Amino acid sequence: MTLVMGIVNVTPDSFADGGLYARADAAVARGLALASDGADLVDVGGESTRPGAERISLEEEQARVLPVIRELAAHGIGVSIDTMNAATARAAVEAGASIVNDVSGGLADPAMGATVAALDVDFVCMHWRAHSTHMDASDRYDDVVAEVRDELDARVAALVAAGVGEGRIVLDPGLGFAKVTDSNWPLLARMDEWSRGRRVLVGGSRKRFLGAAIARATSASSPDGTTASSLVEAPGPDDREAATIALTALAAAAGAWGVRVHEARGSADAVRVASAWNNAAHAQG
Ligand code: PMM
Repeated sequence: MTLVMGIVNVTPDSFADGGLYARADAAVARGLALASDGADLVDVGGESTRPGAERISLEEEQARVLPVIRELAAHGIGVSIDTMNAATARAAVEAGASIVNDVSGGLADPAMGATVAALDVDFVCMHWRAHSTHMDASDRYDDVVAEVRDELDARVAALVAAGVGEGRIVLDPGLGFAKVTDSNWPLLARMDEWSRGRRVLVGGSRKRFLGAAIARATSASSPDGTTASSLVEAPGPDDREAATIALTALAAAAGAWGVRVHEARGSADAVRVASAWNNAAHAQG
């Protein structure tokens, strides 16, 4: 069954939950709540990757995440560390994390591959082209599926050359990273073409492309009540939860290994619905 990875951003500035869990005790409480809502794993990150975000120091990143990881691991919760820094990955695994989730797929820190190889943990290798300050401008593709496939293949080859076990690698299309809106859908619809049997993590929770997909025309009347004009409103992050749950159901039906989400309950239900459906399909055949 598809795993639900709940998100805890220990940051003052993430796009969907910015600032809510910046204190360690609030972040731990959030992780525990996600687990009791059905998250199989909790992904802890200290550095925001929202478009335009600036980098922070290693010291700041580790001060944010390590106490939270220690506490969640002590509660028996499976933890992944969301970091682009090898030193933070190592410290996080020492603190109890069992998965390294690197949005740069090892590109941002040349030491990441060898570090993950030595730690012998699962590694989420996300498709990435540039740091947050430049990522929207990197949404340039002739054929997004083929280019993401080739760029992920190159990352896998480099990781394996650094000693990472092939079976340790989970691929992630990097939804919203160097993909503003339309580039995201072909990657979801044609998952098999770039994943080719590898485990896949889908991280679309509350992202802009979901908001764009569910935008509807609304009518606005002028004060005298005579004219009506049509506006297209894209819902904000908090109003994208139902769309996120729908995405989880579809990702699970397509065989994703995991989904990375801000709220666990609806996605945990969606995963179970997809699983019941798939089981019946296989029982029939
Ligand atoms: N997205 C964000 C952060 N980390 N990690 C993976 N593997 N995949 C993602 O899509 C991903 C990620 C940005 O979203 P957030 O700021 O809400 O955490």
